[in-house]
Amino acid sequence: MVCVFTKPHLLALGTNKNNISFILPQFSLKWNLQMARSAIDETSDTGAFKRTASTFRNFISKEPNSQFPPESGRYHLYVSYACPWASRCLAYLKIKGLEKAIAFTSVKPIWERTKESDEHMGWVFPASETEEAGAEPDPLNGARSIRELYELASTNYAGKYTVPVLWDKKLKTIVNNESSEIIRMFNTEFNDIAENAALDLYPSHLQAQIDETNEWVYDGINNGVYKCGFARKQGPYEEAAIQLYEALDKCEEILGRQRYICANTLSEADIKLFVTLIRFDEVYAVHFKCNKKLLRDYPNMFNYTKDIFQIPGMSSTVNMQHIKRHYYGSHPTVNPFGIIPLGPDIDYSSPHDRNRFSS
Ligand SMILES: N[C@@H](CCC(=O)N[C@@H](CS)C(=O)NCC(=O)O)C(=O)O
Repeated sequence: MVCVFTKPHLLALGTNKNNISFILPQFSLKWNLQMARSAIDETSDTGAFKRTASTFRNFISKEPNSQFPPESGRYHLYVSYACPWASRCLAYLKIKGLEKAIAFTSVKPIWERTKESDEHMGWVFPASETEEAGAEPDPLNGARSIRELYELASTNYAGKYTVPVLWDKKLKTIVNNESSEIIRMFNTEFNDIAENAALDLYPSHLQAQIDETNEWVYDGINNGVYKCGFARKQGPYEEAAIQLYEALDKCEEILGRQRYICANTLSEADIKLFVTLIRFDEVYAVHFKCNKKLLRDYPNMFNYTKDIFQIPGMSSTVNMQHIKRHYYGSHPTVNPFGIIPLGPDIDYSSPHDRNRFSS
């Protein structure tokens, strides 16, 4: 189904049953009638992919009287190993040493019907521990789908049912579903319980540079590959592909001078860049038509991707089976027969040359 919509306009605050605020997109009548509930349908009438904003935007905070204080065991992270945005959060759980404080569950990689009563396709949990390696049934709410979690959190929710979802077991609601905010909370708010509290991926002296880098990396690369893949007309595809390769060329140049994208130390901007690069040759080059150059054609970026993959804990966040099965198997308008290419099967644990920079 092709859903045409006009742009969501202002954002208004709504509240759920616990009086927890979330953002309600104010859509036009046309949007309400023909609402897209999946990113693949978020195409404007120019044929360009336009991603809508995340909805639940509360913050876990150490501040006194915080509605969501950073307590060990209180929060749960729902992810898909396939999803680059969710994988950012998973990477933070591992490298900040938060796994004991915040457990996580991954859904099945391939989208399925989420309800008998409508056609929506989305993330679902397996029915048993053994159904799907890497995925587990919902341990908290017994939900069958991510959609059910959104419906538990808000009775009038009308957006996409995306991962990541940061869930509060105490108030039985979604704290936040925006990865760029979840990783900021994981970086600072749990440092009394994090095993690697000293690691600061958003240090004050680099903040301006990280913010600036995030902006062009998001637009050109993280979201850029989706703009290539979900475009429904040649013009928007070409525009996105040109912007993507300009941004990749810029990364290659920077990474020829220093070990990481903002400095010689690892930062938030590297985690955000990594989750797209690790999917590039295996998926985006083929599925999203990002084939002008491969990651392997960029020596600095290719070695950089291996370097980050080899940070202790990171490789466990990359499940290439889930990644490939999700993309090739969940977008029938892009890949109607769901065929998964065999290659290229890159070994990111092989040696890299990034130690040539001091860090
Ligand atoms: N801005 C969000 C994006 C999350 C997102 O788009 N997740 C995708 C998976 S990669 C999703 O769950 N899509 C479900 C859908 O489009 O229906 C974030 O960074 O957390």
